[in-house]
Amino acid sequence: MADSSSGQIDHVLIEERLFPPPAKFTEKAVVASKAQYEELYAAARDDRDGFWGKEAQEHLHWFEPFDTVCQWQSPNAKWFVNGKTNASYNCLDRNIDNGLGDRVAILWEGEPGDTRTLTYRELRTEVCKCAEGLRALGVNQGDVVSVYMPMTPELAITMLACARIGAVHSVIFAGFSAESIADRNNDASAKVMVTADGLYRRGKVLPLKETVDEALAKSPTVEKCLVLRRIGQDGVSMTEGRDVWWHDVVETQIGDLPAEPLDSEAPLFILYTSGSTGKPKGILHTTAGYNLWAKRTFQWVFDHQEDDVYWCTADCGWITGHSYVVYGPLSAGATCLMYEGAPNHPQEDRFWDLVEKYKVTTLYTAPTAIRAFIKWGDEHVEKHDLSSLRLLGSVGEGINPEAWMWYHEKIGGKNCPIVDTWWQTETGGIMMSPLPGITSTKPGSCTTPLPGVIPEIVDESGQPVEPNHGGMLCIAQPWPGMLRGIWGDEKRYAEQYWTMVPGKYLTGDNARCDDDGYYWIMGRIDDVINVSGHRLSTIEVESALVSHEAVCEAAVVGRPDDLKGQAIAAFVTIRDREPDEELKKELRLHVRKQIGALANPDDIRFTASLPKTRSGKIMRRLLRDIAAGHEATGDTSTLEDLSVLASLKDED
Ligand code: 6R9
Repeated sequence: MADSSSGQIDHVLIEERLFPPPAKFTEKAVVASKAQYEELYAAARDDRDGFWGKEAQEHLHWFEPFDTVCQWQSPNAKWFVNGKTNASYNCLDRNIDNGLGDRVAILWEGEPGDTRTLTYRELRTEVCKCAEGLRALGVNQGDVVSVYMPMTPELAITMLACARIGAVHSVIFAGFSAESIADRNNDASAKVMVTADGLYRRGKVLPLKETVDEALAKSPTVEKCLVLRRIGQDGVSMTEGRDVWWHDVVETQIGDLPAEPLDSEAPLFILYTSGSTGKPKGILHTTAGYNLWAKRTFQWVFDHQEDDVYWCTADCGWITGHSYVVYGPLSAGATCLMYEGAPNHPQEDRFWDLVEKYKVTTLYTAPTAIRAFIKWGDEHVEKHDLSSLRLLGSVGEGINPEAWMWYHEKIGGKNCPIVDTWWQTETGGIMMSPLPGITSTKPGSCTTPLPGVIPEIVDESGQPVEPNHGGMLCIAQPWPGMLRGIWGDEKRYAEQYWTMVPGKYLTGDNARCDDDGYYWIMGRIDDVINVSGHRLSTIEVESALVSHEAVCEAAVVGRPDDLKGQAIAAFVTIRDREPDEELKKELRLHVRKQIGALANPDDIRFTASLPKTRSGKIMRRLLRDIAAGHEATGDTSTLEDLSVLASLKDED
């Protein structure tokens, strides 16, 4: 084992299973041979500007051509300089011009079961009406529009309407508190807010407008509030002079507003994400580079084919919803399913019911959801015909090999490639992922970088680590989809991402690269623990635990220990077993067998659920506090409910 002073991280869990792509898949694939990938990769690396210049010309519409492909002065990048384009045009008009006007763009299902279908032409009309409505409310190019809405078509319509007129959307996940909304409104100086009277969640109604009213009392910059009637309940309070109904202001418009030619670097959106300090950061993405990245990564990774029915289950409140519900698939002319509600309403089989009903071919979801499905039981899956599926995707966290295997077998029927996509809000789109027609996958690895992505793994002094050792993951070259800054905080942008390893983008994740050139994400930099001089990544210990049949989910953190430096504390949720000493012994033995004695958990605590951020990531920081504060007590069989803590301590 490497000694910890080298700054490298030991890798302990060996995963040797290898899954080649099905031959039938490769035949028709967008990237159909290794040689083709290697050619693309080499071209993007060796002639960055030549490569992306050609890509941008071919795959975006230009009102005016750009004159320079990339202007890079670390940490500031400009792409497609002086060009004029429009993301809404690229998502709608360009497809209609190419004869796809009657193709279905959005297949939508509400939680109560109501449905809507919008073709590309119909979607454009709706987007234009919304854009006209926003203009009527005084929204101009460069103004920020906050969006706090359920997953209805109007959410995507509002985003595209902003893009059409050059307004900057700031989507706030419709689960955040009034306080969080106000913080974001104030940070961005939002001028207009778009919301709905309420949303359906597990059969109940959440009164969104009430929350917004509370937020607006503390948001002095917001002048107008546009309200969609989704629930239709009486008694929604509308403030005279500020609040207007969607059906009065949007539906009454003509719906033919041409897309505004916008500078390539015109801000497209801000999306707030939590940082290492308390204050959320407004990650800024601009028009052309982001649009191109979302589109091309969508086509490559999801192998987009004309007759696909593609479903990304993410909410538009997250980056995954921005890039892979809206901008990527719509730019590519895809038919997208959009679902409003919870995966377990009315029953735990809702997702599989939707896959069967809409004959979904491509499903993109998160490990946290997959682990929930495993916990709910296979019978919910087995009731449904999932044979339409041909490709599965995962995003948001590392997928534990055992969850990967379940996804592969139970959902994919053993013949769908799985794309484990690694990326971040900041990267704009997927950075590392298998290409489903050519990459043999290893469960738990996001495999190889996409064209234009030059990863580097370095130790604390910025020196590259040897293969098979973990270190900090950086990206060595700018790419079109990269963030352009933190809204209103240039200093924090430079410090956080570009200073520790000068001139390189610091992702904040640890990773290792194996002998085959496959990357394994080892969690956030602060997830690393140091046990008796071995720096271990917590995800490997978690994966070992999850591979035990009684374990559904596991979260591993370090807690201070006089002897070892740090001791390993594991929080686990279980199924079909009693949470007793016997099981703890078994789990310890299991980890020893899978990894070795050095990863043997010192504490094992059973819990009814794990605290998670609203986007489904386990809150290890919170668990670290708990692990440090409460030593394992004599009474070890109690099941704690940590979800309560998660709701007390939100990510922002
Ligand atoms: C897209 C998204 C980014 C962080 C990222 C990493 C984790 C995302 C992952 C993954 C392992 C994957 N992450 N995908 N870790 N394997 N396939 O999730 O963006 O919400 O900004 O989170 O999520 O730690 O740094 P965001």
